[in-house]
Amino acid sequence: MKFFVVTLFEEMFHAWAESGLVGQALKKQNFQMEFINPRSFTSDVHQAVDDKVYGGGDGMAAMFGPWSEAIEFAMQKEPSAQVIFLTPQGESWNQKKVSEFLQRKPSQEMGIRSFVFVCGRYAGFDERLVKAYADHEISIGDYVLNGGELAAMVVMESLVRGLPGVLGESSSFRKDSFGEEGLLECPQFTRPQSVKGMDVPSFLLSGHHKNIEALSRAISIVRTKNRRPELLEKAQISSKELEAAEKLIRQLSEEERDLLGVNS
Ligand code: 6GU
Repeated sequence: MKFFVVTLFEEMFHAWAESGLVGQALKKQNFQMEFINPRSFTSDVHQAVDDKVYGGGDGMAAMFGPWSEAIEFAMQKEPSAQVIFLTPQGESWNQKKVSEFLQRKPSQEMGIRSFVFVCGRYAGFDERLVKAYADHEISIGDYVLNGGELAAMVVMESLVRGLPGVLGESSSFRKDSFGEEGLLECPQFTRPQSVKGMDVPSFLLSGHHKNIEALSRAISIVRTKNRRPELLEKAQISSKELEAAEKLIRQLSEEERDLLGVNS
């Protein structure tokens, strides 16, 4: 997978790209990244990449010329690339979209799966940039950021996690919260067994893997019901399954249920 990133602030990406799993994946060439700065496609002395908007609004918007040339520069290198504009007006990003984007096959005639992330600044883009180039407009949530860079990193990181060879255990991508099942994860614990009066729930110490699995899933279901009821609706958990989960959870002590977030 290759990411072209059209941005005025390449430096924002450096620490992220060098750290943790993303850093490892980049080193192992599970994905590649190339930055393109619209500023290098300007010819005026001020190197302007934005301009006042028509109609007298008070913001500045990304101007067509240098941004279109930056996008076209990427598309010349990888004509099959999908162009993604990061904007608060876009469709909201979620794990289902991550899977869709990972499955999207490159067009037959061209090489690796590639995306061009266009990170706007200012009050937005000249709309004709969007019209001319965007395959997708994506937002990462209902709040406003100063630019698309953080959103691009969020989207790229969620995609990189799903690439083959990036996560250690092959199943951990699908099992994550919002993975295939759309449930929140069961809480986890490490040593010590007891800390600040809180004990690791005893079923986790039992060694009965069937039982651990069944209870963990029951906890996932009830936790999702308590914290994110709208996710449980989508997760296709039958009322019978929910009842069974609630019954299983009654085996736990009051303290354990409290710690696990499954007290209603
Ligand atoms: Cl993609 N861009 C900006 N500027 N703000 C956002 C966003 C994107 N998603 C949520 N807020």
